[in-house]
Amino acid sequence: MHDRANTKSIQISSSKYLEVDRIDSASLTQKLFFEEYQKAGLPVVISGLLHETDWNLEYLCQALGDVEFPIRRYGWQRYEQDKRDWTSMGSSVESTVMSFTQYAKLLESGEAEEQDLYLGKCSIEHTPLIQKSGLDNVGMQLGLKKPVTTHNLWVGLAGHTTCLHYDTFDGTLMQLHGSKRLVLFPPSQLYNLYPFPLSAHLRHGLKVRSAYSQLYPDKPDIAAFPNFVKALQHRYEVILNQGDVLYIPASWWHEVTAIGHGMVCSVNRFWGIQPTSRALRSWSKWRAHFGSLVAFPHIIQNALTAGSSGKASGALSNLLQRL
Ligand SMILES: O=C(O)CCC(=O)C(=O)O
Repeated sequence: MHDRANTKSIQISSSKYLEVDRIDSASLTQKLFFEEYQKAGLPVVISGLLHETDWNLEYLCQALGDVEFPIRRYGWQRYEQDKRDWTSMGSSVESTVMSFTQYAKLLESGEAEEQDLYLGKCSIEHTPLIQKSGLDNVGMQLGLKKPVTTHNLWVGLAGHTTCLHYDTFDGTLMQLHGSKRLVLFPPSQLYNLYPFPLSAHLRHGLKVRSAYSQLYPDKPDIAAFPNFVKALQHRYEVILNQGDVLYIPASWWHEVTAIGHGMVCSVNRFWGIQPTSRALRSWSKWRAHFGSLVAFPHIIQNALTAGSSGKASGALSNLLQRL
């Protein structure tokens, strides 16, 4: 396994953390979900809601075969760097488009392990995979009524980490093969988690995200990020096993690591925040939107440069993928 330690960092004990509620769908009504979790903006793991077959690699290959996806090339070297030196993250990481079958071969051959490849946040809306699934029922049973995205697929190998960030919408993360470990912090810890400054957008546009943390929560550089010790008292951790659904309210920080062995697969979907008062009160949400505005001059400049070199449509599709 690759050592992602920052040389200046200290090892934080992960033995103490808060527990995310866990509830069986048989004892969860829509009213209870709304009152206890959605309205309150609290995460919860729900079991017994997914009735899917095992989404193992063979099943995914059968359903997705020739469908093409951008596969992100994270590379392990990035985790040895200070995150403040990163110039891309999330969907702006360099990617290569290939069929799912080709990606499956890289997962099996060891190449995906070597290069930390990841299929992240790819819509499966018009694929046989979603058409034969019952994932639509998940939102319906929870009473979630306003999807803001389609279903997104996440497929990678155990060991891959999606770094600490928050989203501006509520999310449901559905675990379909293997397990994931999530480290979570509530929105109140925004500044103790040192998000990338809004000014980073001036230099890098949307290739960096102000909703990403500049620190590694398990190996933080305390000299550089001293207030992180305050956030530790609010650290939650949860293991998401196959068949579990995690409700992640907007603005909750989460770092997601695929654990165990071999391929790990999830699907997520984002939802409009209900009640609206929770959205209006969320400074983290406004801050992230404001960050996108700060990125605007950089985007326009790129579009103009691309337009004059005849690459406008490529630049536009890259931009849409990042939004
Ligand atoms: O599973 C992952 O790698 C990331 C998922 C995530 O960030 C989300 O569901 O919001």
